[in-house]
Amino acid sequence: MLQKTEKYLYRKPESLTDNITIYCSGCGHGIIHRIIAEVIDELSVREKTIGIAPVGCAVLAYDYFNFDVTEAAHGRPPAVATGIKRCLPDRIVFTYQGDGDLAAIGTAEIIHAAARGENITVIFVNNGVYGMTKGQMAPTTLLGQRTTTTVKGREPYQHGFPIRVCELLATIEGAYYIERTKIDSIPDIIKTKRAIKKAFTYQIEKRGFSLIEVLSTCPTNWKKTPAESMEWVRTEMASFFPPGVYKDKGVAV
Ligand SMILES: Cc1ncc(C[n+]2csc(CCOP(=O)(O)OP(=O)(O)O)c2C)c(N)n1
Repeated sequence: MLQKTEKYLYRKPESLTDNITIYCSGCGHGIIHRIIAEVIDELSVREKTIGIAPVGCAVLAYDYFNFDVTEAAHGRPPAVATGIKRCLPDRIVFTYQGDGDLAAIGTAEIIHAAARGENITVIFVNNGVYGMTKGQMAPTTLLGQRTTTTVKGREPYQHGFPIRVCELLATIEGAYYIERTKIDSIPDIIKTKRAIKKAFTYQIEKRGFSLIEVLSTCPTNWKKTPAESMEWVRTEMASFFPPGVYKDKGVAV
């Protein structure tokens, strides 16, 4: 109970449930869930929102978000989102996908959803590994990065080169808004929230396909502390995956 001299500085968004998440200490998923929930609250669209949870560590997102969330097979959230949005165009529909989900098994789905200019919002969480299955190499694993399937570090001629999703999708005519952000500092978390809010606002305005890539952490599989993981995002990840706006058809150039 608050005393008269006290005031709330922060309240849990209505768009989050009281459930405790399964995420490891220092994992970025919790931060990104909270940002999405705050944006949904601020736009007053909780009753109209439908999320599509991925296969990956965020597979239980339907337990954490306090609005409708459905599940899709690995990599297929853009296809499921397309069907839902076309049947229910007044709903706010978003996918929440990891890099294994979106940039490996789901590459075809994301490219064609962008090419069709589907009026959906995609939240792409890039933590550089397959988190849920114990840290195998993902398409976004950095060169030299050690994972359970690149034990000596990713080597391009054996394991291929990492894929930059924002740069790739920005070349697609149907994409309306593409931005990459990170969550290694408070200003960057605020920037991420601004980008996610803009993406949802564009959907409400029926402008088309938006994708926000968020550079995130996986301390358990990276075998780093939460603080070291934030530093890795800030230095190693951000230098290969530069944050910024890759496309914004809503802004005159
Ligand atoms: C069709 C299919 N193939 C493979 C898997 C195994 N699998 C489960 S989660 C996962 C990777 C998840 O990684 P990512 O999308 O990066 O999300 P994160 O867990 O890192 O958040 C894989 C390959 C599966 N469940 N279904």
